[in-house]
Amino acid sequence: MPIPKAELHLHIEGTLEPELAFELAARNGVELPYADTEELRKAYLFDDLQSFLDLYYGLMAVLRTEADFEDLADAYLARAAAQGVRHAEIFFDPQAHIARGVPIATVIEGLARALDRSEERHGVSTRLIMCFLRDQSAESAMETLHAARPHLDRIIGVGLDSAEVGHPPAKFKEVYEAAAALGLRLVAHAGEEGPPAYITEALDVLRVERVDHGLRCMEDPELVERLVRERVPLTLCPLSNVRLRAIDVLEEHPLARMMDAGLMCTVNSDDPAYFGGYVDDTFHAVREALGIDQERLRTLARNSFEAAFLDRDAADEAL
Ligand code: ES4
Ligand code: ZN
Repeated sequence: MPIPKAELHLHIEGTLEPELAFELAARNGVELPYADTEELRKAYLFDDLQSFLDLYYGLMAVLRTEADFEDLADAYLARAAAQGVRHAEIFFDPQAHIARGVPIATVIEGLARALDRSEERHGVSTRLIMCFLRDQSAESAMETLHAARPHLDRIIGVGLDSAEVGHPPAKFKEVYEAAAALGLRLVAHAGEEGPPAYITEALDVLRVERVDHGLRCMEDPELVERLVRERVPLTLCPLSNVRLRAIDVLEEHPLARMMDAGLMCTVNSDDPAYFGGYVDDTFHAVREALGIDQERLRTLARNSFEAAFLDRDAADEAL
C-alpha cells in the first residue's frame, strides 16, 4: 500500500498521457504532428524547461470542451488515488487556454465536474490553484484574475509558472496583492531554473506561503536558514528536475541534504505524463536513488498534509 499523501505541485495539463491526447484529438478533429503515441512519447526528451514548455503548450490543442477537461482531471485523480494521494492541490494554466479561444469558464467548469466527484469516486479531496504565466505580462495576469472572479468559489489560490529566468516574481506584485485581497492563498514557482534571489522575492514581494520547487535555495545558506526558521514548505519535484536537466541524475538530487538542513520538503510529480512518474513512483525513485528511508518518506508524507491548504482537522484526519 502506498503511503497516504497530499500532492501539492501538479499541473493538470501535465497529466495528459499520449493515449488520452490522441483520443481527445480524434474527438475534436485536431491533427497532431505525431504519427502515434509511440512517436509522441519519443518527443518527451527535453533539454530544459523551455523545450518542455513548447511541447506542453502545443499538446493542449486537444483540450477544447468541458468534457475534455473533466476526462483529463478524472484520469489524473484515478491514477493519483492508486498512488496513495488523499488530497490534491491542482494547478491549471487558464491563459494557455484562453489564448486558444477556450473560455476560462469551460476550463474551470470542466475540471470542477471531475473534482466535485473525486471524493466519492476516488477518495481524493481536491483544491484548484490558478497559475499565471510569468512569461506573459502582468496586465494579462490581472485580466485573468478578473476573468476568474465569477468562479472564485472553485479556486483556493493563485500560483506562478512557465519560463522562470528573466521573469522575476516582483513583476506580479500588484496581481498578488489583488489576489490576496480576494482571499486567495498564494504560491509561486521560484528557484527551479531561476536564482535563489527569486525565492526571496517570492516571499518578500509576493508574500507566498509555499514555494514551488525552491531547489536553488541550496546555493544560498542564509536563505536556507530563513526557510528553515520560517518553516516555508517547498514543493519539490525530483523527477522533473532530472528530466528538465536542473540536475544531471537523480542520485545528485539535494533532497536528502535539504531534509538534513531542516527544510520543510514535500515531494510531488509536477507534470507526471511527461517526467516519467506519478507521485508514489517519485517516492520510490528517491528511496532507491538517494537512500531516503521509510521513516523519511513518512516525514515527507506528513509534511505534505501540513503544507496543504487544509484546516488542521482535515489534515489530521487524512493522516
Ligand atoms: C512547469 Cl516544471 C514547470 N515549471 C514551470 N512551469 C510549468 N508549467 C508546467 N510545468
Ligand atoms: Zn511546476
